[in-house]
Amino acid sequence: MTLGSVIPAPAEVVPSRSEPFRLTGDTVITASGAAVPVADQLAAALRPATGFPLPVRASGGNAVNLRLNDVVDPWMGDEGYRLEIRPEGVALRANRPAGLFAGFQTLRQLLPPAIEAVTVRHAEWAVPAGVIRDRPRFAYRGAMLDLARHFHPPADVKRYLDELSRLKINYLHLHLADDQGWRIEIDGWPRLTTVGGGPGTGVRGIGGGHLTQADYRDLVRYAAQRHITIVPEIDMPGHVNAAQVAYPELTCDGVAPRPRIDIRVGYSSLCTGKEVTYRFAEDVIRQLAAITPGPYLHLGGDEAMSTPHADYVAFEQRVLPLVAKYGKTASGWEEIAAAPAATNAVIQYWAVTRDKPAVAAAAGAGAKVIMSPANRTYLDMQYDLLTPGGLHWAGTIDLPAAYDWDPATWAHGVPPESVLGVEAPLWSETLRDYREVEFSAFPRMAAIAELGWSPRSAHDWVSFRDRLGRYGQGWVRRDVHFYRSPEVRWS
Ligand code: TNX
Repeated sequence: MTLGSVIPAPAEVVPSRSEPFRLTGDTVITASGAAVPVADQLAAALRPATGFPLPVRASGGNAVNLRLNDVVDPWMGDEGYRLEIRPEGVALRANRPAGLFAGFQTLRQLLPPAIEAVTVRHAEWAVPAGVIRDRPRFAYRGAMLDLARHFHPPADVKRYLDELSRLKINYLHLHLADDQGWRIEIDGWPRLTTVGGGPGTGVRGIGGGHLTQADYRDLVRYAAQRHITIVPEIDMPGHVNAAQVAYPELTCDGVAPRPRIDIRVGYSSLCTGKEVTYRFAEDVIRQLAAITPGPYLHLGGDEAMSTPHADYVAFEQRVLPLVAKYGKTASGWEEIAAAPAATNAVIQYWAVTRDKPAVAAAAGAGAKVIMSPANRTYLDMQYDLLTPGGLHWAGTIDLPAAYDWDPATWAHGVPPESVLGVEAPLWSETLRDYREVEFSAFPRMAAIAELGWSPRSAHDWVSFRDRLGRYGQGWVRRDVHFYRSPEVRWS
């Protein structure tokens, strides 16, 4: 085990020739103030396999010490950290708890993989000596889960959050409504979930359900404990069939469409000329803003093929500013770039082509961009044509394809300064249960996480492949159902 065999690759790794640090039955974890919650999480993570008491105290010897900097270190920012490992102890420093949490994820990967066991193991719990200084390349490192096409219950979303947080992912975007299902309770519009919360895609009748607002708040809290921010998405003006089945007044002719379980896109549209449309949109935006502490609220905006272009632009000009009215920054799929109001929004790039002049123009006018090119980041694309589940409209995406690109320079005309980060969406038309979610997400999610966190200078396929082989032992121990990409020697 070498210092630096970590995913995502740390920014700076300086191994030392000293003896490793050894976790023993006498080790204490020391912390005070705002560092204590992370110290508690670290202790809880290390106790099951070691069987050591690992008390969290204010001070002590043979210690893993977590401390917030007295003087802010500008290099570290909000999420960076410094981890120093000496034979006598481990010192983890950061400006903020998020940085300590990131350092904790690094430290746990430096221990033998048996640390992931849920019952006591006898191992030498050694951590190689040296210093790691680390911070993220991009502020936004995201994953998206589609709860609309198949609902995935909170327990599954939490398992996903657990895995994402280990990879230093800091945003989870939840796609909460689409043609086949509406998955979040909205006061005053009860039929959205009682009628719209059906089984989603597929003929097997599984995939129904919805989040109550209490469920959603609980997910927000759970994510926040792992330093992940939830971004809720309600897709509009297209992808709204489920809402229109529940509330026919949201169509232009007032006639309810039939419920849909197929996977076609582009056929539904809110009626942009009706005032009820904007009452509906504002109710949804206001309520989601109230239960979302994070900065972003995603309004979809993709594939509105049945909304005339002028109506689409007028609609976006009206609804994007509503997000600001309730104190949030709007985000949306790349099509929103057609609306001038998108210059104050975050635009999510999903094209297969590297040329999207409208996005480049919006970025030039001030919009920030999240990179999710479908042929690199879409976790619902098959690994190859033989892997089960998934689609291949954007091609197949094997692990090297997910890894070998640069979010900062991918989209022509979008300068690196405009790129807020990267996100890997997982659409769930074909994913019925959480095992299938895991199989599609892992290991590619690890590649996207490294693109989001690690400096370009650390980008190295051979190194990534080798580190991943080791990282996979954790997935095995945690019973994560991942795809054994043939490029990797899974040890
Ligand atoms: C395109 S990309 C969609 C989704 C589908 C996905 C399937 C985008 C913004 N919209 O509606 O679920 O492809 O891969």
